[in-house]
Amino acid sequence: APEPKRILVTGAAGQIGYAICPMIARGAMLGPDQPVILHMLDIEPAKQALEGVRMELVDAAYPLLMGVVASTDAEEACKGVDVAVMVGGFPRKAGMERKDVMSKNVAIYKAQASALEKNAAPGCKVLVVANPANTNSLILKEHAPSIPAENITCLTRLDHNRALGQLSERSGVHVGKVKNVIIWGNHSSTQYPDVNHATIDGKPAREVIGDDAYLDGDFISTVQQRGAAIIKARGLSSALSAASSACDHIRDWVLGTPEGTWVSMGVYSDGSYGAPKGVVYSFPVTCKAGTWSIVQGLSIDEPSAAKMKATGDELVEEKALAMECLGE
Ligand code: NAX
Repeated sequence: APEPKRILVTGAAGQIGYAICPMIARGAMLGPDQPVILHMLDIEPAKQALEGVRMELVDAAYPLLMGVVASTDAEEACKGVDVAVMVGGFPRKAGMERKDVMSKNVAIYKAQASALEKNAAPGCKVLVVANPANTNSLILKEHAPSIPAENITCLTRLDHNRALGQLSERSGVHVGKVKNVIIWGNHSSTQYPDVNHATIDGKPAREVIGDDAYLDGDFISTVQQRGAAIIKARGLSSALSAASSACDHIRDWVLGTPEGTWVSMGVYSDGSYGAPKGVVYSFPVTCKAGTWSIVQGLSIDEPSAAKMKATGDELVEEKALAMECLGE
């Protein structure tokens, strides 16, 4: 068997942590032949809950799980990790301003950037899930200069998968035959879920659905607002779908995207498609041998360009707010 890979999950005592740790231990992230050692980090008030999760992982007797490190010390938790899934963060509470939430989270991501930079294995791949995901990952990148920018990404795969799911439900075609939607920009309600290049059973999605008013209207708002709809239904935010999509994100990044298929990932922008440079923006990407590349040459119509600009503008604004919070 190959050497075990060490996978860090921060916020491991939280909702998404509870959903993702068993998925990783089952091989959903790095494949069914790759042994793993889970590194779980949370904060002091969650120490007992974290120990409970560790106990359950032991009790589940996973064949692929070669060890569990549960810690409230970021330096210890980051030691030798090959993959870091950053789920821990400060939640928005009633009455809190956007700036207050931003300020708490950028401080966390600045500190964890240093812990990762000092302790992670060379080539460590980082996925930020915690909100504001794009800006947290940007802060992490800025404060971990020795980690290559291309190794730091954020999660928009959940939005991508939500878009696939909506097209599947609408068309009655299994989701496995729906491909190549795109999430552009920020993981927020300004994101642009784009169906113009999507296919359903090999045919253009617009042709199969046959309802442009829906695709340009309710489809987009349903995907943008899906997180809020889940909170309304469950009384809790998305957890199993977020965990599953985070596994998809890392799996495709490490093991490659299938031929002819792209996925959406938040990555450090090179300005492709007129996106602002210097922010983490979600693009369509293909992955091969552990490296992602932005799909180039897609045609973009006027309405799409306007939506891509609006979400890019929001990221520039978030970056300015984050810098202000850090006093930089
Ligand atoms: P929970 O509040 O259940 O869990 C968060 C955990 O993080 C808690 O156990 C908390 O103690 C821990 N934590 C706080 N500060 C920490 C620190 N400095 N170091 C380590 N751990 C720390 O939230 P959950 O529902 O699991 O969601 C986690 C994050 O994912 C939130 O920021 C949420 O907004 C974000 N989401 C992002 C999504 C995406 O698609 N990018 C979708 C799902 C989710 O809403």
